[in-house]
Amino acid sequence: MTAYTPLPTTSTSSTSSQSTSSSSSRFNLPLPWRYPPPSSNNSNNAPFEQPTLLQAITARPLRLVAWAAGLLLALLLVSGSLGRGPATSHVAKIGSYASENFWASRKGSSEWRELPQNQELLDPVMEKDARTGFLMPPDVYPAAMNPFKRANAALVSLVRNEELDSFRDSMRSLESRFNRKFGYPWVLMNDKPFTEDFKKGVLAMTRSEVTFAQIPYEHWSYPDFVNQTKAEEEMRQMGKEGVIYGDNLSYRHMCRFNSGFFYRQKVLEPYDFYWRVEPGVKFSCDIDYDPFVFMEANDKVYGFTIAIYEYERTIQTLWPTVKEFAKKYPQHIAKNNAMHFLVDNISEGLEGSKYNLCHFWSNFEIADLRFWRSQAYTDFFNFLDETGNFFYERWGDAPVHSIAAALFLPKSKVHKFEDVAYEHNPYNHCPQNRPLFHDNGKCECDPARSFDPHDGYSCHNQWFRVKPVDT
Ligand SMILES: Nc1nc2c(ncn2[C@@H]2O[C@H](COP(=O)(O)OP(=O)(O)OP(=O)(O)O)[C@@H](O)[C@H]2O)c(=O)[nH]1
Ligand SMILES: [Mg+2]
Repeated sequence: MTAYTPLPTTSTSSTSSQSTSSSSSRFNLPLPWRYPPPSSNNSNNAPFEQPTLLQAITARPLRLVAWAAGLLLALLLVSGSLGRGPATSHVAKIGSYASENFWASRKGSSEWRELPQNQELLDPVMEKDARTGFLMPPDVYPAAMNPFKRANAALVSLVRNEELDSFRDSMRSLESRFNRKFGYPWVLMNDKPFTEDFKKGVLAMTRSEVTFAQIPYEHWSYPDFVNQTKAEEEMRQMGKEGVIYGDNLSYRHMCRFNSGFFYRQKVLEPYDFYWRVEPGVKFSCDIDYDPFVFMEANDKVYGFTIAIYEYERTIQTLWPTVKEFAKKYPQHIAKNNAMHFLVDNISEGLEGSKYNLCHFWSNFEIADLRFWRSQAYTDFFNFLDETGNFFYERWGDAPVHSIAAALFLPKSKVHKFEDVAYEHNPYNHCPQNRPLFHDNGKCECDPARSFDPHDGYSCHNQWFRVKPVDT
């Protein structure tokens, strides 16, 4: 009955300003009674409010507990054996299962169900649904019953109000495949205020806590040192050349924000790890373990699924700038790094190297925020930013993040999530191992149509030579 650990929940599920952070709690699992059962009056998808204590006690799961407890007490009083009889040992036994982390030690076992003393619990009082008249068994919220430890992490998105539908698609996919079993909070950021409709639409998609934050103006505008006339000329030129997003200013703010500012947002201060989620993405396989805890346990810092080539025209002077940086800050270049992913011929070292344009596709990232907050990355971003080339060229956060991860970390700290099936138009990654992912029904994707290792634009081979087996 109490196989899940009711972990503390904090603060509200919706904040609208950067100054309010969602929670400093390590655990943000929702308690089951925070969410009304289907029969409750929430047909208009209104954001769910935290109930009062009275409402909480009258919500279905707790009502069941209250009834069971009342019944038990009555039995004990009648038998006059308070503290000794079989009913008490029943309770004590259940309690001790919970405290011994019973479920944790018997993954998926049905042993508990077969114990005679638990039969009563397994035949719960049903509630009549007011609308349909059906008797409804209790709702089951996997995240609330999952007792395993969590990492200090959040699902993080930069998103626009007008992307609500495609963002809800992403949420539906990630909640179904992963988060309904783990209950990690969502943190959403926007350069504009989120509309009430947007918030309502997002809150209806998850039982997790959601924080909405507006990005400060200084993180989404031209810095003083950028010559705006020059920037506009360059944009016009790239537009004429047909470079993708070549004449788009907001795309440049987005890339600069993702390169140098997202991890400094107040709303992300409480967290160590994040999972970046974009609108319109899809996860095609069940994710049955916690990738954040995996990152922590294995001392990983940066995780990706797809590696791909960058458009050269958008980063013409990025690599020479990286070389200058390495000369000025040699202490930031890690031993055993993954430079061979970025450079095909490494015989002349970084100094004599040519960038092969490979990068981790950063629309998916599971990574450690503390890396971006480190001195090495801070120095790197400032060095890049001062050139103004986030605007004059169109430097993307993907090559910027990738170059940093590949050069400033030992390669052992970078991990390819081969097992996370991920789709961001027009490419998808589908795990190749059929017995592990397909024969058992975990996935809905075709390994033969996976971007890697099959597509010519994939940088799978460049990663493979760095780490033939992802350890
Ligand atoms: N709030 C806000 N978010 C933005 C803006 N531009 C892009 N984004 C978000 O930034 C992320 C990257 O933008 P995308 O337009 O997906 O860029 P992309 O992935 O390089 O290109 P696509 O292939 O078009 O997806 C997404 O999560 C967008 O929702 C913007 O102007 N404001
Ligand atoms: Mg995108």
